Amino acid sequence: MLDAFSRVVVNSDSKAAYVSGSDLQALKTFISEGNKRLDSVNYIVSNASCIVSDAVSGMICENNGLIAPGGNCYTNRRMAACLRDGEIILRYVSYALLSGDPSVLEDRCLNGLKETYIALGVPNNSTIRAVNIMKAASCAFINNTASQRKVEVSDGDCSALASETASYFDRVTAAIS
Ligand SMILES: CCC1=C(C)/C(=C/C2=NC(=C\c3[nH]c(/C=C4\NC(=O)[C@H](C)[C@H]4CC)c(C)c3CCC(=O)O)/C(CCC(=O)O)=C2C)NC1=O
Repeated sequence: MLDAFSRVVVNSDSKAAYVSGSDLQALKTFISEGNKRLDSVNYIVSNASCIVSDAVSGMICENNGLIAPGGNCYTNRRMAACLRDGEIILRYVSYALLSGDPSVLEDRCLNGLKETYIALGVPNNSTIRAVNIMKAASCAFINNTASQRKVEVSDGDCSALASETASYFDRVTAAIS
């Protein structure tokens, strides 16, 4: 598990190089944009249950077969497991955003998830749909364009953080595709 700083150190060490130039500049930006990053994490985590339940119910609305007998969300136990998985994925995306590095998401959440889902018959197209709804909602919170939940915040451009967050969700879909 790495963060933006450890990643640069590990990469530089593998080349026996000093940390300098563009690597140092990128870390300076990481620090100067730090408050926006923390706000972005906060917008996600303080709306987490809304983001997850909205994504899973949207996924089910579009495909009622999931909650019919034989569907992978049929029975409360499986429905609860699905909601829990949504929470887990969102939580690891929030860790990646906080540290500015996807390794915690890859190592602790996505590693082996595809095989688990295949073994349990969890349909990856539905999971991907739910993940993409969480992605859209999270980016809307970060860009402060979530229509019902606008916050008062000093003006600034968080589009780079929104794209970074989107890239973490894309890693989730890539891992289970
Ligand atoms: C720390 C990282 C971590 C992850 C990621 C994780 C995922 C995970 N999800 C599981 C099950 C599950 N996951 C789902 C999820 C879904 N079913 C659907 O139809 C939807 C598409 C989707 C929700 C979006 C379901 C229904 C199960 C239970 C399947 C079953 O037991 O039949 C299981 C099997 C064990 C269990 O049921 O608890 C694991 C290990 N566990 C972890 O510890």
